[in-house]
Amino acid sequence: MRSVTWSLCVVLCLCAWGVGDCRSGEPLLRRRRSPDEDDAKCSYTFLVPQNKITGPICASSTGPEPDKDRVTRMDIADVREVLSKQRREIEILQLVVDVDGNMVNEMKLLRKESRNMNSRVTQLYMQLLHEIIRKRDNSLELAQLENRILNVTSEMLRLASRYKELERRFSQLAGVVNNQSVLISALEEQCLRTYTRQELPVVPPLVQVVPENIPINSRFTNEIQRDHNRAFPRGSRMDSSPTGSPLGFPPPPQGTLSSDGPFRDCYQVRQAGHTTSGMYLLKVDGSERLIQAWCEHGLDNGGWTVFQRRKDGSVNFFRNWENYKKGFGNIDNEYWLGLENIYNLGKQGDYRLLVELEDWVGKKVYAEYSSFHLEPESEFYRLRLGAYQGNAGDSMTSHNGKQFTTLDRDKDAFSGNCAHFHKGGWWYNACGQTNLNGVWYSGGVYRSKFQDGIFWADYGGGFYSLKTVRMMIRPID
Ligand SMILES: [Ca+2]
Repeated sequence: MRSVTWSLCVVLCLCAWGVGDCRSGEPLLRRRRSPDEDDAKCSYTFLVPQNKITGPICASSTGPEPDKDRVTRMDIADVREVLSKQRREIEILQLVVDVDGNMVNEMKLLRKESRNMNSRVTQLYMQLLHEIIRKRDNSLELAQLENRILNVTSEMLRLASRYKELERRFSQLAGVVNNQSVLISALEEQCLRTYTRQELPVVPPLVQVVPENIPINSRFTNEIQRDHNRAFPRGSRMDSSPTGSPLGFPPPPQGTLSSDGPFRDCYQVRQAGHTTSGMYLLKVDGSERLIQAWCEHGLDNGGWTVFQRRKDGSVNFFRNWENYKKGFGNIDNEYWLGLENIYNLGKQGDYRLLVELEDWVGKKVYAEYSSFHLEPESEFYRLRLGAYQGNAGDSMTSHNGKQFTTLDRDKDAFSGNCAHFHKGGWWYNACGQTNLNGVWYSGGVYRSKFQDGIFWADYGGGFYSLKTVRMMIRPID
């Protein structure tokens, strides 16, 4: 009975200690932790229901047993150790969290960069698409251009073949026109013979009316003009009065004649350093006579002595022998240097001849002869020409070897006087393929009973009067 009482006292004491729920009358049991449990870093307390005391309670006679559940210093040390361990772990965790935070930031940056990259890639992709489209457009454009070029080429070929066809037809028509002209002349003559019952004077045959080969860019004006005030009409008076100048020419305007000289020819003028075309004083070898001549330095390196020029019809070229021998006209305009002067020039050495022709649309062509000189007056200034080259056609070779004919001195091969029909002075044959000293007609194509215009049969035909003509010589290089 005493031991029961002691046990109760112990329970009460424990209650007073405040551990456990004494009010429920159940003793608090603290479980001792094992070292393993410490390593597991976990501590806990649990209550075990006390068996109801039903039997006798025995009490020790040696006094109360030490309280195993009592918190000792060791426990506190353990707890502290655990706490510090946990703190370290927390610190480690904190570090981990910090590192993780940095990683998160880095991830954010990477994501942002990735977004930027994505947008850049998208932009580049768009650019690429744009470029592809542009290139496709370009290739389309190129294909269109190629097509157009092909079309134009085929059109050009078509036009070229059409042009050839037209040339062929033109040749045929030119032949027809020539034949008809001859026929018309014959019929006119026959009519006149029939109705007048008189013998008509023989007229020279017409030269080619239309050249069978058209010079490039040569065109014919449809205008048929005849400037009677400027070009001297057929049958105009023979101006036999020589010019007043002792040189056979009117005095030149002030300041237009070079103070240098005299020179043997314009080539020497050019060699003396003169580069300006104009009037110069010449004195040919073996002659004391001074002559004025126009030197052309703006053509083919210069040095050309111009002995004939037509440009506006201001000078009458239908003149007598004496005039053609001495020369006439104005040096800076239309003029003829004179057969004697041309003969003397040609005597000095080997010269070549250049004939420059200009039509009424401003196209210039030329005929060049590899050599040129005249025989003396006793031979009536017979013409001696070399080989032809040029783009005007060779209308002068048929005059080679012919003597000079004027109205008052007939040396041509025709039964009549060619100067009479052609209204000039020339090395007529019977009568000829060219008439550069003929009547200056304005406008190109002219109408006249005889072919008396300034024509070059191979360039424009016999009824096309050229606008400007120049004949010039220069020593052979
Ligand atoms: Ca004759």
